[in-house]
Amino acid sequence: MRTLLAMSVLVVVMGCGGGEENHDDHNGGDQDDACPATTSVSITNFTFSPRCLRVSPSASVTFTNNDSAAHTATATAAAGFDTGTIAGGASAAITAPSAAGDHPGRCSFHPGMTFTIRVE
Ligand SMILES: [Cu+2]
Repeated sequence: MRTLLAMSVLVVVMGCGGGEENHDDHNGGDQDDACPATTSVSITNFTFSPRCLRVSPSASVTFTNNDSAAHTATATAAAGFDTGTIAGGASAAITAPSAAGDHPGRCSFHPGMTFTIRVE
């Protein structure tokens, strides 16, 4: 504990010079906002929104496709979740994984479209 305190003081002293401490705090706050707790994902202009979502184990997650192009929401892992094809204007639901952790997914038609389901 004494060592930790000494390091904290050092960080604060260094932070006074470059403003690094404020910068780090800011990033920490943004991390939660970037991965909100929601079970609704929209697909607009070939982008999942949000790109990261926090859900409970085995939660039902609904993807709504606002594009005219068809998309999917498919786990990057071989045996994971898969909405199948979601036609333009349609929506589909999947069951989130039961295991805690980050589960990446993508559109199988457009692999550059990626998202992450964070199970907590
Ligand atoms: Cu797509």
